Amino acid sequence: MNEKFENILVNITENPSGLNVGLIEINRPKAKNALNTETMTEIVSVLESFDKDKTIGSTVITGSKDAFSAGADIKEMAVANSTDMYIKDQFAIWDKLRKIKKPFIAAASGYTLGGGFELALACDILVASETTKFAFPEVTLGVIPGAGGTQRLTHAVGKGKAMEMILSGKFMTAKEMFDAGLVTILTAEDNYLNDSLELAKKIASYPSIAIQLGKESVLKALDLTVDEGIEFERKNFYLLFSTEDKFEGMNAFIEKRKPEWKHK
Ligand code: DAK
Repeated sequence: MNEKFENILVNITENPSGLNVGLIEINRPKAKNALNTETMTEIVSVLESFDKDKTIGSTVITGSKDAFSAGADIKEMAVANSTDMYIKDQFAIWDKLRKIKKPFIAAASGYTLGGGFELALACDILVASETTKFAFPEVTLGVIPGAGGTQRLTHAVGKGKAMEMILSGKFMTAKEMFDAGLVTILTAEDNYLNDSLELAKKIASYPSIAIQLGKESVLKALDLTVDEGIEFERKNFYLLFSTEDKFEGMNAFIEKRKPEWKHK
């Protein structure tokens, strides 16, 4: 990726066992990685380009050890009124996260607050270092989470804990969020990025279409009834039976050899 970005660093990690892994690092250290509009625009544009890149299977989004992100940029929002917010329509950028087909993992450490927490919640898997601090401090600013946080957190940890966090702004430790089921890998501060990349590589070592349809099916579980969700899953399951990788995977098993994925 040759493009230069103002607020993020972008790298591709080679993966000897499959497709490569994209790495997006939020890089606004002076603002604790606050997510201004340009930063979100850059993150989303890279995720969209990775979606189109046949050499990439999954992505890790990270910040720094002391801050994944301290939230949306308060200095940018401080002067805005409702009409400004409506006209700027910044949610259009956030909405695009839901359209990304390949999995992206949050590798969080330090402050993961407000919009930063919402970005982590919008990721498909959340890996956190032991020093991660999660909170929705929006109420201390006179607002509420506005980029999906009230919905995604409630789905992830249940009504009680979501209410406690959103209505009190209380900081939660990584261990508390691990126990609540939101963080799926809790790891030492020295390892969180590496562990995230290892997980991303594992995912990228499997047939990309199966991975994308698996992700799509899991996300549908949040929107559909169980009955509708099972119907949806079944269509994706049938669809995979016309991929070359399905025949390769099953034949390789029978022939006791390693499959060679074509990702088609
Ligand atoms: N925005 C802008 N600047 C921030 C920031 C933020 N969220 N967080 C920190 N900074 C800046 C500080 O202003 C300071 O800048 P200077 O004064 O040096 O110029 C610098 O980062 C270092 O911060 P501190 O000096 O405060 O550092 P400390 O270690 O003392 O404290 C802290 C770290 C993270 C506890 C503290 O900075 C803090 O409380 N930050 C604010 C946390 C917060 O309230 N976050 C929630 C923001 S509301 C939307 C999408 C999403 C959202 C809204 C709209 N749309 C699509 C429209 C989400 C809203 C939010 O996230």
